[in-house]
Amino acid sequence: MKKILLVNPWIYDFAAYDLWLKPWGFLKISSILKKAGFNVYYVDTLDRHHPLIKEKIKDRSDGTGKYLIEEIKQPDVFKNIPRKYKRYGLPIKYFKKALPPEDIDFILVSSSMTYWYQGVFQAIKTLKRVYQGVPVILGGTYASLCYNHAVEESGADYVVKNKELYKLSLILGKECDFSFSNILNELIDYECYHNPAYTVLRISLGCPFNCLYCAQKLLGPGFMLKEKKSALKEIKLLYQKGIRNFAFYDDALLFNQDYISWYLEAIVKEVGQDMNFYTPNGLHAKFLSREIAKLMKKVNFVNPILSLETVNKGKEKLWHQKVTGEQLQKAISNLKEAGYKKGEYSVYLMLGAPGSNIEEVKEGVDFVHSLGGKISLSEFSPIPGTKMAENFNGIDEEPLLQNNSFFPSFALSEWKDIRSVKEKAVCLNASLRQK
Ligand code: B12
Repeated sequence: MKKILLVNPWIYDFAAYDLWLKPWGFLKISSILKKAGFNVYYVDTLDRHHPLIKEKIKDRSDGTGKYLIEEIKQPDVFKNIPRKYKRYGLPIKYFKKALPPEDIDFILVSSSMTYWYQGVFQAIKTLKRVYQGVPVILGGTYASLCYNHAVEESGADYVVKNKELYKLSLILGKECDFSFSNILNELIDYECYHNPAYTVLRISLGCPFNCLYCAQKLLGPGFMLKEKKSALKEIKLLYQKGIRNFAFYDDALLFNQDYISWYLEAIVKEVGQDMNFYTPNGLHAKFLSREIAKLMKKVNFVNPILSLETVNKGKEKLWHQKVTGEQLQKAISNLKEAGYKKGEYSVYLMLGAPGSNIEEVKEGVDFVHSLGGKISLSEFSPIPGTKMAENFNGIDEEPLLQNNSFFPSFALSEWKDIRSVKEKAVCLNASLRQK
């Protein structure tokens, strides 16, 4: 039986938090490999409860929490940013100990945010030293969006893009079904996590929208739903494992209203009524009907997050065509009717997108607050291959510049204003808690 080692690398960034962060696709690949008869070893450097970690690790009740950190040298491109740069996850001293001693036939390394590639390189460098001559295959979001950079710089023997996963079968010399539909329908492999405080779920892949700032179309298929039977089986198994916190990664969770209604009703009837659901990736307000809002309340969606991005009418049309202010208002009134109180739901607004200005963001902040929503400002980052990143020079050559802390679209003169908008949002959110 061939032995495969799967490694999920560290985060290198100014800030990071385990906000229900699991390598969903990688865990699906693990299941598929096991089914195909491979002996799979798995090391997740972002598993905060890795058995080798002796430090005390706290979880919040929703399963999220802080990573262990090690301060590292700031890359030169960030030398003007007065913040500490860190490696998040399993301390490096434990990494080698976490690796299996056996002869390994193949190593698979995953990657997520493009600008975290230094963690990927660190993992590959160490793995190459420990398992000399063993082929290293790199895949994931960074490998797909920054393919040339990964081929030239990562040190991996093979780099495989999301849309060319069939190549993995060729490299491994074994026919496996890595189609998007099989990845979606396969059960997530959660065996490697000990008493996990949460899991991540998807009931769909892809997105029907085409937002100017989003790379989804470059990474995934057209919109597809998980087969109902496997969706229900998966959540039942995870529940039986003792998991009660579930975070959805879907790009468009509510898009098919019949499906989501069926799914939530089936959870109440057939799975359990003591679960919590989270939507870190924003929901589409226009699909949040009265019925769906009621079901969300019934199964316990905690702090549902809706995406608005901008209040500027022209930009709504130009950027995404996925939501209007009126649709947001309607969705929030549905949430309220279902029993959500002010401050029990949030709204994403984008900060720093090209062509936007701080006045619009301020308007958005006031609008969201007037609807009783918590304001969640997401900092724009240019993603290679997307329309909105077209005018950002140098981001392909240096993916670190794609970091959302880099704030490329605001002039230095506006930084004071940005800070004050952020502070205002914090104050307004706090005032909702007191009411
Ligand atoms: C869920 C999600 C989140 C979650 C969790 C993120 C995570 N786990 O990394 C949350 C909400 C926290 C989040 C936050 C952000 N996100 Co986000 N997120 C997503 C989303 C919608 C889905 C991720 C996912 O489930 N992918 C689906 C599965 C199919 O992909 P996968 O797990 O990578 O696995 C596949 C392949 O990669 C492959 N694979 C994986 N590993 C390996 C290994 C090998 C060897 C091989 C061969 C293959 C392989 O297998 C699978 C095949 O289908 C994606 C969009 C998308 N559709 O991908 C954006 C996306 C990843 N996010 C993005 C962005 C911009 C952000 C934010 C910066 C937004 C912001 N401004 O605040 C923040 C950053 C947060 C941070 N600093 O931590 C960008 C990427 C940015 C980048 N430069 O890399 C994306 C692509 C969306 C976009 N706007 O274009 N996000």
